[in-house]
Amino acid sequence: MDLKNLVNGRWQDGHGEKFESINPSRSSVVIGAGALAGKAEVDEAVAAAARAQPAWGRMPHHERAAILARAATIIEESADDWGYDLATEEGKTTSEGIGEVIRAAQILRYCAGEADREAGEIYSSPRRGERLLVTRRPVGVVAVITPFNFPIAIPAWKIAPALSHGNAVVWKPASVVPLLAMRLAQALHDAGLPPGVLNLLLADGATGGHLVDHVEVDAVTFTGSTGVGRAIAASCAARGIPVQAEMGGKNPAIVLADADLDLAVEHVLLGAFRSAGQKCTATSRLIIEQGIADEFLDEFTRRARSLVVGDAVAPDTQVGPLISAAAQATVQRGIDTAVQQGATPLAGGSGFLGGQLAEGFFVPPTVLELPSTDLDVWREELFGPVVAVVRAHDAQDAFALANDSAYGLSAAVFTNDLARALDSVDELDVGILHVNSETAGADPHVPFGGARHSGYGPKEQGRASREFFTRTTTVYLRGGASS
Ligand code: UN1
Repeated sequence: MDLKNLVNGRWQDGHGEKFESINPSRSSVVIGAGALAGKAEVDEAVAAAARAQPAWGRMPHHERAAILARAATIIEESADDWGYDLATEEGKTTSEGIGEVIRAAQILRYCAGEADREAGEIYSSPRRGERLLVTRRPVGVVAVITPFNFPIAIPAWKIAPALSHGNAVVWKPASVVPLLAMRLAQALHDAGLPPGVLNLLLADGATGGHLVDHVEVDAVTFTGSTGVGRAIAASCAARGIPVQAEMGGKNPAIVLADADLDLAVEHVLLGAFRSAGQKCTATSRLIIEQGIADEFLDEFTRRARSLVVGDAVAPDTQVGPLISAAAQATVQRGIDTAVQQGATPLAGGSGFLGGQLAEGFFVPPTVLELPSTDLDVWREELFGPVVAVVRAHDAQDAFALANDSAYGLSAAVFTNDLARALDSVDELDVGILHVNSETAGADPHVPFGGARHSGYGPKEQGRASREFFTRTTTVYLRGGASS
């Protein structure tokens, strides 16, 4: 398939380096090829967005809503095909891929509803004959920079609110997952989005930097690594424009002694190993209360060892590949370092996977028990199917261990004691807390985002997202001479 950029409503070839998208389950299979967009295309796309935005921002909100809702229907009707393609290109299993496509449609539909409910606020005034209004306006041109691991859901949850609030978008997805990016852009185009309102650039990080620094870009929303997110935040601060950065996680699952162990095992497996652990919300630390640790770990490691690792689109696969050879090498190095530093592998490890798996970027589901929290694997996000286990003396110790991280995205607490569950709400410094469910997952109508190294700027999703995608004007409104 030809990989192209969408600029001002037209699909066009890039002028930069040639690139390919490949199947991470079978790396010799080339899915698409094209040339990357460069600086010239950034300038062209931003100019097109800036030209298109005023009319789009003035369009009656129900018309904007109708376009988003139509795109949602197109996406939903394609869910099976696109889910398969997503699995082929990104490496999550087909059922997860289909789930992600349906989720993207739901996000678009939610944002269509939000466009229809667009409202300001009205306040009384201390002065007679006056009212105070707060109205919302679009920010203008928004740069959207998205990662590989949710090739359609994360773009949907940034692009849909940007559009529903009347902004124009220049979008740079991770260049390893161009297929679903092109599909989403085409669906919005087919649903009636005017040319220039959404522009798609398949580009590398340096070109992304040019986009972030472009003088006509009014706001930047980014999901990806903490290092890149902080650099983008610094450039945006220097230009005085708003930025929203969703970054890494080192998310703990805490299993307390009174937990339902079957439920906890199931959910920690899902959180740690679905999408091969390639989620910023994945469970990468497991903290177990001492008294039940052996019993829990026996069952958990037995189940981890029996997960079926394989081609993402094979029907019985439960854990697919990582996105690239580089990602595989990083995760294997992380496992080796942990073992050298004293960790005991209870499942998996960094060994070579032969046979049919030799051609893909696979790492087996890996459980490492740590002798202390001094190991790198306790602190560093590996973005793979690796969970680091420690034992806690009691619930307080478990919460302290959970907070022992620079990140603060998501946590899960497994307990049947309501008082301890409520303690965890007060004690854990995270943006998202799951009580008796896995650390991953995000519903479209509630805020998403983390604390400290995990998030910077206003939260995403739900009503929270309008804080980022709009500016307010406070109006002191008086009637005129007679008042
Ligand atoms: C989820 O947990 O379903 O990049 C979504 C990520 C997060 C999204 C997680 N921003 O993995």
